[in-house]
Amino acid sequence: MNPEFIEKLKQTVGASYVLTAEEDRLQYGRDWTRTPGIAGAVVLPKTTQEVSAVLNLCTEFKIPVIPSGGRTGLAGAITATERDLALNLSRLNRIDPVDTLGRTVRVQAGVTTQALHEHCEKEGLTWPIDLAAKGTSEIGGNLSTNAGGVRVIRYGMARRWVSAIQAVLISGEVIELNQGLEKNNTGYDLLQLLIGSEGTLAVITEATLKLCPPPIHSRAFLFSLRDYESLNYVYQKVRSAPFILTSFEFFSDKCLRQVEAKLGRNCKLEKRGALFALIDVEVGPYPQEKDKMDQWLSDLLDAGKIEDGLVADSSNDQSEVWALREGITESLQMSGLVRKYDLCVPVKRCADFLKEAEALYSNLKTKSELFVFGHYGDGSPHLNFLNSEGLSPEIFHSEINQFEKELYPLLKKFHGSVSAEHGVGILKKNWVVYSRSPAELSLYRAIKKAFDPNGLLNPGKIID
Ligand code: 2HG
Ligand code: ZN
Repeated sequence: MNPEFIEKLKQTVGASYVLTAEEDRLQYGRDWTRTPGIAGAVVLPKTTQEVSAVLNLCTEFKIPVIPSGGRTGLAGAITATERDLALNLSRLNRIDPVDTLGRTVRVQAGVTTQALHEHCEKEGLTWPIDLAAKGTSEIGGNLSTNAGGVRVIRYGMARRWVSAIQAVLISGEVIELNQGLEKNNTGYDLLQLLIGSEGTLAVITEATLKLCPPPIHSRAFLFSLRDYESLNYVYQKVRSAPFILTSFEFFSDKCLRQVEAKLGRNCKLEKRGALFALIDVEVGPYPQEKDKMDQWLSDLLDAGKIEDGLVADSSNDQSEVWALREGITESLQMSGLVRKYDLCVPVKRCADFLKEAEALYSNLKTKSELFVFGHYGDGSPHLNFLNSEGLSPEIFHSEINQFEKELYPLLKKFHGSVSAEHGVGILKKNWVVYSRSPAELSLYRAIKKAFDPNGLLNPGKIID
């Protein structure tokens, strides 16, 4: 990378916040998918003014720049090349006091999702986006990917919970969008445009987040089920139940066994079916609401569609069952090379889609193992393939590529999306045409050009 550029970066943020060692360039040049990447250099600014000065330098020297945070993404959206500067925002980690009247909080991009939750909890409020990666993921990344997570069914995705964004354009100009207003019908909504744009339009440096009170009581149910018919049956019963649903997740028995084997966790259910449903619900005032729920539960159990079940009331028990679901990605990561699919189909067709996708997989007779889990209640399953037989990476990838060629047309038949919540990055880029029309994609190109005429901001992500 140009030595004069590096020198100017050092003058801007301080020499110790410009990293050029190979291990740093590797660490900041890739996400959790470990898609190969290495940045040319890494810069760690501390303030919006420093971000602005860095982007200004990138424009002057025509250096491509890749914004990143906790790097827990799963679409290769921060994968760098040696031509690129990795601009990491983790040092922008200020959290302001909660505005309890407006129910908002102003944070910088580098605050972790968990630190935000802990901060707001003290005021009896929460930012309701909850992710398995919350300990490491950061707000800037949550917003630039429009993170989903396990409570989308109740609260929606990250974009619903934002009332202002501060961002820096590639020219270095700082823009303040929406100023925390609840209502602002004054033309195009640029704040919403930046959310989910994966750092291709501007660099998010601060945001005002909307908060809400957490449920007074919650309960979790874990059900072991025979097949997708039973899963659908339970989902229908939950949808007409006398309580508020916060999560409806599912995973296969194979996923559960992986978590138990790799992370030493233990599922207390004795009778195991092929699938599990993990359901979280809000309970109103005890004991009346709880009685209603217990009645619903006993009717459900009497219907004979459930192999086995447990109820978690205490927060310890709830954490224990949730750890089974939240450990899946980690347990697979520990087991070898993984390929991931993060899909969405209309929720009422999710079981049919999964059955057809699994049939495609078995026809292929591949040696890779398929793990199916995810957000059933959103129609948003994750299909993960593990190279459990230790095939060479080339053979593994070519097997999965084969599957992919059949999977995406199937997805199209179900009017699905090739990315439900992880984004496009580089990993889904070739498949966006399955989810977006030519007219939409030409608008994408025009928007990209308007924000970033020289193509310096996270180039090659989402679209070419
Ligand atoms: C989850 O739902 C995450 O746990 C990760 O979105 C999914 O590893 C995956 O494919
Ligand atoms: Zn997910």
